[in-house]
Amino acid sequence: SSATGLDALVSVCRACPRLVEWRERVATTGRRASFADQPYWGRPAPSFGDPDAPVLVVGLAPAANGANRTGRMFTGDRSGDWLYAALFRAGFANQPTAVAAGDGLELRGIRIVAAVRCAPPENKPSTAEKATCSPWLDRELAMSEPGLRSMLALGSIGWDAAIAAARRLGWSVPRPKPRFGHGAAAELTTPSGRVVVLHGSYHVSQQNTFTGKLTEEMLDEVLARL
Ligand code: DU
Ligand code: SF4
Repeated sequence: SSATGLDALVSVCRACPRLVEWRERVATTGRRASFADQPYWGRPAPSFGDPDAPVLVVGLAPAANGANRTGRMFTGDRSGDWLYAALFRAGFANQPTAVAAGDGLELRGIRIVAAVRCAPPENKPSTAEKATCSPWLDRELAMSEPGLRSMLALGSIGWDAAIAAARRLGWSVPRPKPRFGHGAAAELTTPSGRVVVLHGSYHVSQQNTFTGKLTEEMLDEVLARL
């Protein structure tokens, strides 16, 4: 499928020098002690899930010891534990856990993409890095558009990336620009007249889930709207 082709292309991208250096350093000399005996992916994380999905989840970027280790979006870190458990409860995943490629996890009706594909230091991509990675997101949206119904942005970076990609693709976006928030929603209209609803959720990072800023109920409630 074209999804497979896109995944292959992105997985060898080296366009951001700082992120290439970081992703490879973490993967070699910088591994977390508990994973020191494991091979790390150390490359851009391709999208994961159903290539014909009517729903896209737009995340921020791979975690250094998560997707940068396992090579699969949100797999092998606390954010992913939270997200996949919720996707399972909502019926989008066949199992609640994500450990590594080959664990049997499959998504139905949903595909996970990201604003930036390489792990950034401190989970903070620069403005230039976000811009450099944006064509990959554009291609995901363009590829998904024929059957797309909704998107879920995890955090404001995912929200801004989704809106910017939609604008570049000529989709109409309300003005003033819709503001991110948990439970926010905006209607985007594609050139073929398809309405795609962009939903916002606080990111599933530990910073939000440990503090109770994002609860399971809050995430379940947004997933139910997709
Ligand atoms: O081999 P494949 O059908 O292209 O699937 C590759 C990979 O994508 C597999 O590990 C599961 C995932 N996937 C999915 O989660 N949901 C789908 O509908 C199709 C594939
Ligand atoms: Fe390429 Fe995106 Fe990784 Fe930059 S962040 S190197 S554009 S895949």
